[in-house]
Amino acid sequence: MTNTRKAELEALCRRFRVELIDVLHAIQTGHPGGSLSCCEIVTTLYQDIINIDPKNPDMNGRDHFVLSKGHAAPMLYINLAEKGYFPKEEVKTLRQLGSRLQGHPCAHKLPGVEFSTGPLGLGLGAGLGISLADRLQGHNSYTYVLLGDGEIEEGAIWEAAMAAAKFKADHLIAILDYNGVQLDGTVEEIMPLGDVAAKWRAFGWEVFTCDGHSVTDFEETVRRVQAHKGSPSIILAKTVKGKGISFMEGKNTWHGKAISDTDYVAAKGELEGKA
Ligand SMILES: Cc1ncc(C[n+]2csc(CCOP(=O)(O)OP(=O)(O)O)c2C)c(N)n1
Ligand SMILES: [Mg+2]
Repeated sequence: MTNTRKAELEALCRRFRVELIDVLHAIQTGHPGGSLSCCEIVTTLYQDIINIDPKNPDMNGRDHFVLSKGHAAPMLYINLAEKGYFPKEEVKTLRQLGSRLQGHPCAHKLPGVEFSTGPLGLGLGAGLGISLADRLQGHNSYTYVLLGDGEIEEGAIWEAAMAAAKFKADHLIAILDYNGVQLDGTVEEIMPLGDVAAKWRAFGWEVFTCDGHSVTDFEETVRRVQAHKGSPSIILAKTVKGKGISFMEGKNTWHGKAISDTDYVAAKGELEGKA
């Protein structure tokens, strides 16, 4: 990635964080922490890596992205709008009755959403199915699945992990938003994961690690993963829940909470101070 592109992506991430806080404050509901956590991951993927065409959302041979941690839908919507799947103005309809932008992504309503999510634990199996279907059809495309670290406590994740290794699904790329925090507390408090890398390796996966807030480290890691053949891969992307707003960082209380006027002013001040 060139230095110019790096600066452009970082500027986009700063703008997307502001757009996220604006909409969540306006609607007085939603999940700030998990969207802020995956901002660089989703933005780098959508704006730089995945092969998709907003003018032809069903394009044959396209890459796929499954937001398995569906509560981060606003960050996905902001990226889809930026790509041109729908007007940016529509982001303001988030979570309103009748909107195509529901609190969790709905594939039947919104072009660009590949799989409906919300109930955690389903996206990896779905991504595996998509990846195998693409392989059967002779496509060289990749399927990316973004998982939460609380989410991987779901048993269905590990069933999908076993199957992906069995089928040598090397075009399936899981990304773990490894922020150490879930809804009710830290992952360590709720259900310790132990050695996450060792667990995935034991299930037959190739494991990569990166800084999930560095657009360059993330992109370079994805390129290395693409070169890996013979097994599925997971990127353990180290992140901070609530990243970018000091009083939200690392706090499970900001998993899902309305943003008060006072907190909104403070958050905007921090974000725009960095712009
Ligand atoms: C099956 C299921 N159980 C519980 C929930 C409620 N829930 C939504 S998000 C969440 C915590 C997720 O934590 P994590 O996967 O770490 O996400 P992140 O930290 O990236 O926001 C929970 C328990 C759900 N959506 N689905
Ligand atoms: Mg988490």
